[in-house]
Formats: sequence, C-alpha cells, structure tokens
Amino acid sequence: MTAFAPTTALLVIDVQNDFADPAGSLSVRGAAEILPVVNTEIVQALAGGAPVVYTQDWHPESTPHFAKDGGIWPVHCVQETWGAAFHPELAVGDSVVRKGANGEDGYSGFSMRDPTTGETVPTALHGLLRDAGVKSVVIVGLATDYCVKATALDARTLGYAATVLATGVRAVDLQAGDGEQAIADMKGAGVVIEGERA
Ligand code: VGL
Ligand code: ZN
Repeated sequence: MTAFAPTTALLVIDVQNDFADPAGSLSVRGAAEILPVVNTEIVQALAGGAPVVYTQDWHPESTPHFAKDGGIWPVHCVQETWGAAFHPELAVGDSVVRKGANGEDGYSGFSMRDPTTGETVPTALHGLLRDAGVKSVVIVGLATDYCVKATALDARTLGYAATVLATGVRAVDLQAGDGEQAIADMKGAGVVIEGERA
C-alpha cells in the first residue's frame, strides 16, 4: 500500500483483456493476481487526492507492432474490441491515455514511435500530469518487461520520481528472466521497486 498525495499520480498500465484475461491473445501469466492489488491502490490514491491515470494499448488492425505486419507480437488490443477493453474487475476511472491509435509502435505511456518517420511523439500523459502538479508516479499494471518498464524509464527521464509496486505488475517473459532484468533496469534508472519478494 502506498501513501498518496495530490502531487503523486497512480498510473495503471494496460490492464486490458488481451493481457489480463487468460483467454486474451497476449495473456500475461499471473495477471489476475494483480487485480486486487491494483484496485486497492486505486482506492488509496483517490482517498489521498492523487490523480489516477489509465493507459490503454489501442492498436489499429494493422500496425508494424504486429507479427503479421512485420513486428513481433500477436494481434492484440485492437481498438474497440473485447481484447482492448479494460478487464471487467478493474476499478476504471475517466482519465485514460490511449497509445498506438494511429499505428504508432512502442511501449511507454508517455511516448510512441511514428511508424513512417520513426520519430518519437508524446502522448497526452506528461502534459496531463504536469498540469495537475504531479511530481512523482506510482506504477502498476502490465507488462513489467514492456509497457511498465518503458513508462517508468520515461517518467525518470522526464524528471518524475517513480515507484513500481512489485505485487502490482507481471511480466510477459518472452525469454525467461525478462521480468527480473526489467526490474534491474528500472532500479538502475532510479526507479524505486516496492514490495519486492526476497
Ligand atoms: C505491451 C507488448 C505489446 C504492454 C504492449 O502493454 O506491455 N506488451 N504491446
Ligand atoms: Zn501492443
């Protein structure tokens, strides 16, 4: 559990059916276990007056992110489909940042890569947090080795203090150990990992 204040935001990363439901196309092992943790954090954040921002992976049917179009992933989180919807047990709010909507690639809640120019373009997240006076972020969601890590590293680069709750994240682990490597990479960038199992 985390102490929240209005200058700390809770970022809930991609708790969507394709990642969080066992029937999802890119289902993350153990994802169901984070739901009660995430919901408790949401309650704590709201009680402390902290903004809660949700991200959604929001792909078109074709994007260089998908294996069928030259990328590495099975088709997932296609806009307006069941797979892209928030998991039904998630306590959803109204502050949502969608990423990839125009075929952009990448993983961070803060930035995306334009598929044609290769340029990095920002999402609305940084502006939203800055306008709210946010100085630090607490991150939960999916997946540790992709969107959670990329979001946490961007948060640090943008000058936020960042904490990731170990019990509130799970890894895709395309290769065994990816999740642990991601935790190490985040620590190396000054991200605080809270509640890590020994
Ligand atoms: C993600 C793989 C592909 C994530 C998104 O949310 O971590 N992972 N697209
Ligand atoms: Zn994706």
